[in-house]
Amino acid sequence: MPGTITIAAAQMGAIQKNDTRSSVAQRIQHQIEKAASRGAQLIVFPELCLTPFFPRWYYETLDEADQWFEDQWPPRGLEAALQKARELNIMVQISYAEKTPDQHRYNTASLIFSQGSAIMKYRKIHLPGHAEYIPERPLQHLEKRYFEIGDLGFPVERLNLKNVGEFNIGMLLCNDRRWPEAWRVLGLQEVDIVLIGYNTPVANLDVTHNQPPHLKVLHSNLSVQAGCYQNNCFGVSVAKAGVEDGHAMFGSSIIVNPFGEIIARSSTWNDELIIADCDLSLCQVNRSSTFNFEAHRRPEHYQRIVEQTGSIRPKNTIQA
Ligand code: CDT
Repeated sequence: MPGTITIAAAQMGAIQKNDTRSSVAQRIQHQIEKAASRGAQLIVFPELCLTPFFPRWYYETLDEADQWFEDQWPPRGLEAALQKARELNIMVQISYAEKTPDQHRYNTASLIFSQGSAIMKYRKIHLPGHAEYIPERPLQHLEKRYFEIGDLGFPVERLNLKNVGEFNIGMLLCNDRRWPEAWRVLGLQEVDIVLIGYNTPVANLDVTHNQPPHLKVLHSNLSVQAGCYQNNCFGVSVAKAGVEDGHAMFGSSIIVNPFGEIIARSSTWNDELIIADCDLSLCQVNRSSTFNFEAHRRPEHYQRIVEQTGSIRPKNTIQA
């Protein structure tokens, strides 16, 4: 049975268009050092943590957006921060726009282990928004323009960490957290910890209905709390927060336990570290009772989940 791992969620305040890479790298290194000094063995940064959330800007060609993509490992300017993490023996998850040598573009998260040079990678699957400029929208969300759908599935790796033992780890990125299918694919691999970086605007992207801002936080938390409870895992849900280029992102980073309880939460829109001791033995409690998948799941009745994408209403109407 694994023991307790101390995890830091490194919420980041805004990154502006003119901020230099070295200033962002310094912020990241500062949080790594602070987390390690507080005993964290893993630190998690938000989605697109090296750049502004550029999919809100329209570029005619993909080449023009390339200024926001990383085409080398480690990403430009991060060498010192990652070297410091190795010295301090802390695992780091960073997320960034990735351009591969064969010219594919992904919204990617990488987990860098503290021993050796291995990394684990996830490429975002649920890309929200649209591919073309939509003039009626007050705020564009062009992830479908700049990124391809991730090609790695939802991987889970089994890690062995000194003083903690063996546990299973997986990743989601932002909009993925709203999809129970993504969580369940991780849960079916007995994931113990799910790392989630996000950038979520306060503004309404749907111009047909005005949702009050408090609902944005509710829906984010609801998704992560339900995902953790129903899949017997911890969730580390980390925001890019604050006002970037005039657009506010709601922040509200949280760490959630396998009972769906929030055990740490941010309180600012700035760079802010939240830390929790995560007792991984708690993942076994419901895994061997309410959510014992082997005993209780009924996949023979779940065909629609994989055979159908959109919803289909019943064919006949009954006069009631
Ligand atoms: N980055 C990201 O995935 N943000 C989305 C905004 C959704 S609205 C198109 C989110 O789900 O938070």
